[in-house]
Amino acid sequence: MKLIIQIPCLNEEATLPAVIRDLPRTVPGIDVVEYLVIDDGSTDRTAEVARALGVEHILSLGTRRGLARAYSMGLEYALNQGADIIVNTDGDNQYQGADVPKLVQPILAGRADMVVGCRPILDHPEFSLAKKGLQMLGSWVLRNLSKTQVRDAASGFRAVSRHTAMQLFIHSSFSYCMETLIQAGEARLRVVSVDIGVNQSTRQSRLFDSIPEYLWKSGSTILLMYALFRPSSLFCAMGGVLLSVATALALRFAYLIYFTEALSEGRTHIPSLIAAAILFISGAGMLCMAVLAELLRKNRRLLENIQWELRRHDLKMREVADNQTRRFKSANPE
Ligand SMILES: Nc1nc2c(ncn2[C@@H]2O[C@H](COP(=O)(O)OP(=O)(O)O)[C@@H](O)[C@H]2O)c(=O)[nH]1
Ligand SMILES: [Mg+2]
Repeated sequence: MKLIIQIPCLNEEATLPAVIRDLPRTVPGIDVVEYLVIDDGSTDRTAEVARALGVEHILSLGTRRGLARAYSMGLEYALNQGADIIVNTDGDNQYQGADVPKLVQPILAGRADMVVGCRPILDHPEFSLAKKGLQMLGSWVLRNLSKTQVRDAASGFRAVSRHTAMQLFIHSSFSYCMETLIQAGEARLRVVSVDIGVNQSTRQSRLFDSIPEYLWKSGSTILLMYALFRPSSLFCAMGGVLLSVATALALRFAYLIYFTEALSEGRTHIPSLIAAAILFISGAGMLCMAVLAELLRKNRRLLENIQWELRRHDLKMREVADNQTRRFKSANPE
């Protein structure tokens, strides 16, 4: 059983030593533990520091691709290295390496496909009241969207089984956290939350600078998630609102024309009628969008199935090639 612990890094030379020092080299039930640093175009010495710390795998992306992309490239790399379980942690030492066995345990016991470390959000000494509220709200939205029981949807400290990693396809660029949860829910994978501790923060978040920016990025990611995974709910809701307002305006127009003296007073209320017509056409357009988006979603599912088959095939071929090389080497020792 091989565990790869991956750390997506953007300029983490200062905190990486503490992160690596804290990570376990042995985990009960695991034969081999290896580390993978995904260097997302860091301009500091992140890669050199990782190498000096004995990190086995350093995946240098060259230019900055963003956390979501770095995360999925890390999974792909770890799968190719034969990982059975992949744990993700942050390079800023937010999470405690000693909790890795807790994340891995439910997968080893066959109880979970994805395990999410749940931070003590309400008791977090460094989270402001606003941030606590937003985190709780975000997790609630994600529970509904993903149909899982995840408690801390924004936590990056997670473990996934090999089988799960092969089924994750990330489309958003901001955060993989939400999207992977929704995909896990769609694929009926078992998502389990475990309580974890957190270290004192070492710096400000690099993903967003302020609460409005956090709101904007998270809000747009959630909208994108709805458009990708629940398009009929999103577009039907938007169409429903537009059609309701259009109907209200049209009824008001009819009432004013037929039951009041508006016409004889020279007031035709044509602008209301035009607004109602525009809203009606837009609402009907949204309903058509719902149908089209639903068809596209089905199409995307087909493409993801093909991608999944290709991944499986690639990994199988790699395994066969590795076995052949091993056999050849043992038959021809120098
Ligand atoms: N690959 C990549 N990683 C990033 C980027 N921004 C932040 N990270 C990494 O993502 C993790 C979480 O980032 P952090 O700034 O601590 O955000 P927080 O989760 O809000 O605390 C850390 O390991 C960072 O090095 C980015 O643009 N690309
Ligand atoms: Mg952080």
